[in-house]
Amino acid sequence: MVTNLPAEAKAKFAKYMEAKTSEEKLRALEEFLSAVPKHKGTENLVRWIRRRMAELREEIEEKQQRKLGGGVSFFVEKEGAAQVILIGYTKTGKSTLLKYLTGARVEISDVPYTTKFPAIGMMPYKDIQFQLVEAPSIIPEGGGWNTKVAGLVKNSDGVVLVLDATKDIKSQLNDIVSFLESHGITLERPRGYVNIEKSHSGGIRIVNYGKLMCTEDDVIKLLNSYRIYNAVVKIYGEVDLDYVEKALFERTMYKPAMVLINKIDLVNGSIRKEVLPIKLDVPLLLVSAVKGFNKMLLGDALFNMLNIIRIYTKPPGGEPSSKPLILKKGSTVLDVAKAIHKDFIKRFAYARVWGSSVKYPGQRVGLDHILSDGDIIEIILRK
Ligand SMILES: Nc1nc2c(ncn2[C@@H]2O[C@H](COP(=O)(O)OP(=O)(O)OP(=O)(O)O)[C@@H](O)[C@H]2O)c(=O)[nH]1
Ligand SMILES: [Mg+2]
Repeated sequence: MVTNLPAEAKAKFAKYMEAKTSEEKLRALEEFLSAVPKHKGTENLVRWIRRRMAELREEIEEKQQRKLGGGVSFFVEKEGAAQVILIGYTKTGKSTLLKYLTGARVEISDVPYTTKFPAIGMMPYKDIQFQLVEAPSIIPEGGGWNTKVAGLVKNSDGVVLVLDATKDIKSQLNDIVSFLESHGITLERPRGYVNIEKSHSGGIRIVNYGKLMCTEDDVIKLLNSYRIYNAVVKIYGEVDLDYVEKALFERTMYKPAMVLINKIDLVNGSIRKEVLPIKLDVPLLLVSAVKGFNKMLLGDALFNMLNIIRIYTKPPGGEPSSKPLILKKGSTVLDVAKAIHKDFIKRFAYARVWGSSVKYPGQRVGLDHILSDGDIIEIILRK
């Protein structure tokens, strides 16, 4: 349902979008909130405003702490094919898992909250590596610490929810999911997705990669009513006008996820998958970080959840590279060309591909050919 905000509220929202600093944004949101009529149609919007205001307050507080020399960021530079965060409550075995999977030297202990900063390791899988990052455990009482944990997840390519088999699995899972949701992170792949980037000129441009369930004119009218006259609007999946309006407010971020139930050695296999109360539609593995388990199985699950493919480039007449390029599933020859060098697109003549995306080895393809995992590609340039 579209919120049907009065013009006054929309004008206030336009102010929020123009605000630069966290302080300005917070003030603008306060004004916006007081101008939004409270009814069923605006419930989600009001919830979003409150959440965003809480986030801004935490940002402001963190900035002040940093000025005073306190407060450390949990930011971790990406390495390898993808960055995956291990998240969970204390003593679920995250450090033990990290050590088992990557050999990282981390402190494992029965003392709660032993890991105080992100711990990092590289997990080999086939001819690539995943960067695993153990997040400091989530604290049930909440606070700024948890915000930093959520920040780690936001910056990552995916998350592994580490649960303790000896404790209540359902509540651990629900609590982590709602913790992430309260920070604007969803673990379920959305049906559709809209990205709005404001620009300075060019009017409203709609780039449709999916299916728009209203007219482009409806979208333009809606954005204009929020005083947005120049923007690029990208549509993915199935999107209606409601989604477009939501995209203006909510910055919900989708992160691929899987669940690891650890310490399975302590419950004598008494957890049966079919009785697991898992509503979340994500892969799940039962493991023991102490007894060990099939690392390949976890690697496969991570690779699938991340929705990535490995592409091997080769120079004409040469050998394929031993290190693959990592691209999103559905990537095309154009994406490979862009990843190699920006001149490659301008000078592109054709490409030859070996692998499961083509009918015969060395088939000639164009820029919009969709590649598959394991493909070898040779790009031929115009002289
Ligand atoms: N039996 C058994 N014990 C485990 C397993 N995994 C971890 N543990 C034990 O659980 C305790 C906590 O393990 P850690 O790996 O330090 O837990 P963590 O999640 O990193 O916890 P913090 O970083 O301290 O919040 C340690 O005593 C581990 O030996 C497992 O699969 N089975
Ligand atoms: Mg730990």
